[in-house]
Amino acid sequence: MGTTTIEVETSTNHHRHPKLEQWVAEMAQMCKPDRVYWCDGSPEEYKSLVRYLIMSGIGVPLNPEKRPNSVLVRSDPADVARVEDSTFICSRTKEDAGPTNNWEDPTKMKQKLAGFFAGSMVGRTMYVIPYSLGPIGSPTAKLGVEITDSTYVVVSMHIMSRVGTRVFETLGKDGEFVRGLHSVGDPLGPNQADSTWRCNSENKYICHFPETREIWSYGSGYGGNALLAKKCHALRIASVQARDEGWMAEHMLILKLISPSGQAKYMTGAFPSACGKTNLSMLIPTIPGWKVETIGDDIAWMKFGADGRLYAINPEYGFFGVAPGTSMKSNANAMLSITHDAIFTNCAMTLDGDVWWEGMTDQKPAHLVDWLRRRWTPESGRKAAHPNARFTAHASQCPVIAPEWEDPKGVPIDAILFGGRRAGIVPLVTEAFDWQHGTFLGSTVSSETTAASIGQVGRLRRDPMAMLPFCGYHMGDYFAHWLKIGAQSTASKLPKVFYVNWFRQDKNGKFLWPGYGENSRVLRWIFERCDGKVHAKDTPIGRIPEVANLDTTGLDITSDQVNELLAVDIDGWLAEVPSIKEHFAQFGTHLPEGLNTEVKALESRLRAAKR
Ligand code: O2Y
Ligand code: MN
Repeated sequence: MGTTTIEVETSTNHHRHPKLEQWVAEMAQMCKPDRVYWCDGSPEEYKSLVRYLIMSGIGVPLNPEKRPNSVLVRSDPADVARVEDSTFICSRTKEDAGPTNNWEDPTKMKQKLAGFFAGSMVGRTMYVIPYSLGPIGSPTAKLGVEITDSTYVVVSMHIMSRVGTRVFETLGKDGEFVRGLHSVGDPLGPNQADSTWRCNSENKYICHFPETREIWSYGSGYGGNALLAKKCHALRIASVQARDEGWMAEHMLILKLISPSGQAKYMTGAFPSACGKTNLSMLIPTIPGWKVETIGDDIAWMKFGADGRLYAINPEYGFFGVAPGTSMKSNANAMLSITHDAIFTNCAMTLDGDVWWEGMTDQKPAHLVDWLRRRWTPESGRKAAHPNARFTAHASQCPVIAPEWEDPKGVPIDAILFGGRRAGIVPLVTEAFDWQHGTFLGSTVSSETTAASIGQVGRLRRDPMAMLPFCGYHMGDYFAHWLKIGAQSTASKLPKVFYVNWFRQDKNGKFLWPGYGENSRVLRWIFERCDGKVHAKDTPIGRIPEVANLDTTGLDITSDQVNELLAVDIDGWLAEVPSIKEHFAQFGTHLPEGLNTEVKALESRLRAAKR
């Protein structure tokens, strides 16, 4: 099998692109699949591949009366999440990758991986997936081709990016595209059944070659490791493309906030994992007359328009959201997006053929089949769904998707939000003085990794712009790129920058802010600041709302609590300065002077306030 002739199924006009043809032939020569299949992206192709997953036993069809056209896939327990330790930026020099990325020499890594990829697809089909990140034809969109031996990856890519023959048409004879090679690293022997999730439990490598715009991913079939259009291309490679071409590839949601009078503003938001990015992008405001519509929940690409404003597109086509914790209470719009035509991964299954996960319902079901296919009851003493269980669904299925979410020119951004999970010090909302100060706020984004308890704060992880695992080059140069972008327009045209913290606690460890839909009150203040309608107080750390301007009507919150939420703790911030300096020190000479200026200015404003 897979040794002499390779069967090639063709349904497209990709032959017009000799470099693409040659690359696919070379990869097939190395990986030795039984056949090569060029994907056309059609609904028929999706249906027949989902049918294959079901017939082979990899997927389970869900009860069509509960969840039509949906499937549950359970992975190998050794393959359940992105693997940051095995993720490499193989730039020409280690310095180009910077201190926050794993690095290996590109030639050495290619040699090593060629050994792994050799014969890795024996017994399998090699799928060639043409995809567009962003609406095809958008000036901001980018094209890519992923080669994979995982059927699950193909169907997931159908949902997560725009897959189809139109990509080949757009590529023409010699169009540029990002080359992604992926194998689960588990060839099939003669008569070996392809009946469960396959991966390589010993070797996993997620490697990026930024100079040649290539991705080689081996050994994992899961999420960000395997759907190469998502984190690998849309963030790591795209951040390099953006640096070289003068735009921004960011780990940000995009939302549209509409006022009672029908005026709309667009906001992007960067938050580290577990801070509720998907929830915020689909939020249902609690304040009368206000509405949120979704443009994207994870990635934003921003480019200047002719008017000097930054326009954002969502390069993705769907949501790959974390299931546990998602409920009609926490995110009704996500729940409604996945009522049909969805893929579920590592969720538990109810006895009537639906999915379930922790936090989905107040009451736990009496009996389940857990994500490891074992019988489960609430007394089992373990989780029924894996904590990183996922749902995958087209963005178009979201009830509040904005009508313009696919506008090729993007939407003009009024505000950029940064945020993290901090029990103390960081106010509910702070507005940056200007773009450079906003870049400084973004570069210091921090989140507590463990829950804070009384008198003790969780461990702090700095995650600049929420890009720590996703920046494809030196983070110090990335900060410099942000400053360069700011220098290309004027303050009145650039988005205003804000830092939010929904997680501030009182001294008894109780959250001061209710969060969820009530966050619309903060979004409203941001909206009104963008219009110049409300005043803000200058403080040493930035501009803070006047208590009277934060709409708390109908909220069960005292004015002491609001004061505490907005308080600037000068001593706390002075203690934070050395941690910021230490964080910056790792970037050495790559740290742009503008950020040094900002940390010094912060310190001197804090010292002046203490006098
Ligand atoms: O574990 C994975 O592969 C998923 S990670 C992910 C998925 C969707 C959106 N964001 C993320 C992330 O890690 O930021
Ligand atoms: Mn993400």
